[in-house]
Amino acid sequence: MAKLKEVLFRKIKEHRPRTQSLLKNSSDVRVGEVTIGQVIGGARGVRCLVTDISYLDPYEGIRFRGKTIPESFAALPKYPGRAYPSVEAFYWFLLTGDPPTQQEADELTREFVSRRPLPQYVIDLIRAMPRDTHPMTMFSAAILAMQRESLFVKRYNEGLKKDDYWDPMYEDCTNLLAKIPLIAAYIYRMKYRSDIHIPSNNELDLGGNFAWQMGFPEPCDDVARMHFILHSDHESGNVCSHTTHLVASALSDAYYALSAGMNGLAGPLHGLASQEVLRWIMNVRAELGNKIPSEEEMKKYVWDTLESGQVVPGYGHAVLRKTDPRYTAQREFCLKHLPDDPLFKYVDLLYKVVPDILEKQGKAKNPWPNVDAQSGVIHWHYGLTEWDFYTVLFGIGRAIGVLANIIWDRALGYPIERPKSLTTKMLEDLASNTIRLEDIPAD
Ligand code: FAM
Repeated sequence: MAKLKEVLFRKIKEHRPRTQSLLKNSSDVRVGEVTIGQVIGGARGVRCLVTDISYLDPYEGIRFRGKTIPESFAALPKYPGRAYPSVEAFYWFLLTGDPPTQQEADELTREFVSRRPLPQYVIDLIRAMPRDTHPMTMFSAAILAMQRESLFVKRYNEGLKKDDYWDPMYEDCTNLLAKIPLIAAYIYRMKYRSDIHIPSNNELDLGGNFAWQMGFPEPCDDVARMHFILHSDHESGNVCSHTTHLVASALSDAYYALSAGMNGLAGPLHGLASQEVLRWIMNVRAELGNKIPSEEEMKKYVWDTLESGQVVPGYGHAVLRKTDPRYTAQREFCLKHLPDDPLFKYVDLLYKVVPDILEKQGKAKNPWPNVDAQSGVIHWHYGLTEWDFYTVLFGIGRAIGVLANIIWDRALGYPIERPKSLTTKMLEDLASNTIRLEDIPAD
């Protein structure tokens, strides 16, 4: 058994009694109550999911396995000679809760390399799609097409014990994670780089090889490592994480589940915001004559956006109530590596004016920037200017977290997800005290 799988299996065996004991002894303990506002309002704040891989505090932001972003970066071994850890080392950390040693990280990188090769039919499928298809559609379709490779399905059909479900799930998830950067790079080079492709460099880790196959020199390898890790996980309630978990809860395999999650990420209120931010800034730039606007000019543009009924992309969040630490981590990178970049100056200016305006408008619960407000500027600076592709970059990163989560879902035997619906009439009757909650059967 590979080292990561061995460590993971030990962790799974240690963890299982905790879940079993909660179910056996504390099933009826309440963790909250649900209001009509939450039922109609997208289940905001309803505590009904469990994950140990990350936790999102509204004021502090994300913690991966209990560690903040700076603590996570500090705890992991750096990719040799570079400033950031490898994605493989981070995957180990998310799966097991402990950082790997340098040697363990290196071994896992080699394991990932052996899982890289893409089936030819995936390339054929991507090529068969009209060239103007959105890269997220190609990405999601390619993931789904590989479903026939699922070891989980094969072993399940042979008759697999429930306790062993996690094992082929681990194989599927790790295979997928190793392959998706190659799929993404293929889509990118086909669509935007004259269909000229760069073979995989088996000496490099996932992030390094991705930058290599995309055709971007150093420090884009570190940009890729940083970007993928920052976007990896944001606990389980966001659309793509929840979707991946939900689909996997039906014992659909990792290919079905990840493809579904990516379709959720493709929405403008979610991952597509990274592309929307760049498009929006480019519009400001064009409208304001390609110069850095004054604060007053920028304020006017933001108000115009709001008054035309649009959202300011890259600002606001369903859970966060302060500046997203993923934004801060990328801002620090920009201040170090690209402080004079004209687009960064726009983003910097927006940070000065938007929160105040959103507060004055009084609608958004969180006026602060989220992860998407900053990421596109870094891509653009290093020459990745095709913003349609930005959500695919988000998707590769997010796959690390959602795949780690569904392995643990299987390890802990989480059941098929099935919340309960009510009718509008029932809500009206509850609101007017015509019926009592006890009159509605729970399930
Ligand atoms: N610009 C203008 N209005 C905004 C806004 C923004 N950035 N953020 C929220 N609002 C409005 C929102 O549309 C809603 O208006 P209505 O009452 O007219 O429907 C009101 O403020 C209350 O919304 P909320 O409770 O503060 O936010 P939600 O939890 O409903 O939605 C977001 C959260 C992220 C969808 C929302 O803030 C938004 O649309 N932001 C812009 C798009 C964006 O950046 N998305 C990326 C989020 C990111 F973290 C990710 O998932 N990648």
